[in-house]
Amino acid sequence: MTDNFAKTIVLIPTFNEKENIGPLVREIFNLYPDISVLVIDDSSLDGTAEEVLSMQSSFPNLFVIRRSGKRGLGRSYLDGFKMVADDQRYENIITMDADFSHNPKEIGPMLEKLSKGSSWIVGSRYVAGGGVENWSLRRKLLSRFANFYVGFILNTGIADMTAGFNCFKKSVLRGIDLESISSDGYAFLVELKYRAMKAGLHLSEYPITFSERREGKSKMSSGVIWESIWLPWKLRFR
Ligand SMILES: Nc1nc2c(ncn2[C@@H]2O[C@H](COP(=O)(O)OP(=O)(O)OP(=O)(O)O)[C@@H](O)[C@H]2O)c(=O)[nH]1
Ligand SMILES: [Mg+2]
Repeated sequence: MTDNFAKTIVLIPTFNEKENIGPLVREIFNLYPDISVLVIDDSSLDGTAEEVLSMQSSFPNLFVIRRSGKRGLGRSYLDGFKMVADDQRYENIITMDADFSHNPKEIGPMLEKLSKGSSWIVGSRYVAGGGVENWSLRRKLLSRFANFYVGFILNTGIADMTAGFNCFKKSVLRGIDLESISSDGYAFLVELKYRAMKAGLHLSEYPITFSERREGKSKMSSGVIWESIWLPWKLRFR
């Protein structure tokens, strides 16, 4: 099991998460000293990347990509995947948000489940045992509706297609044509899972409790919401 952590890298996309990223990185290394963490920062204006750089002397397995140009969650993840692809140290990838919505304590159990023969674990709010904490009714309804909507159109059998907390074998990325992924915002998380399923992969859901972001502001914009509305239709009729 310990061995498993050394073969695992946690990918965290950030945009203006200075207050969250320090405590989160410390908590992850506290729980799993052998794990690696890669922060993919999109030219944050608040010093998020500098905060990560300042911690590198304490944590040798802490890495950062500083992106410039057009911002996007999808592009950030793709850059992260590219960096990890040829690194022989890593067999497992975790994706998670920087704002403490995803509890690092769930990484261990998700990896454990992965090691028992699954190739993709979705940290799911919408299976028995999962849930959402401290979210406004508006956010709850929006998230529920988004998953209902995506499920209705794509019919994947996965209750939480929009989940950002994932744990998968790095090797599965080889079966997905990453270059052709079109979505850039939160829709990327749906498209990635859908592509993985189309590549013949079975995704399993693991119940997690999702919490409201701890510090900082939401990055949700009308642009990424529109993209999420079109994406399932695009995927279905491509
Ligand atoms: N690199 C990068 N990271 C991003 C971008 N947009 C959002 N993120 C990060 O992606 C994660 C999820 O974004 P959030 O803003 O928390 O989205 P959310 O959870 O739907 O919204 P909240 O309710 O505000 O938490 C966070 O770690 C963000 O910092 C982006 O354009 N580029
Ligand atoms: Mg969030």
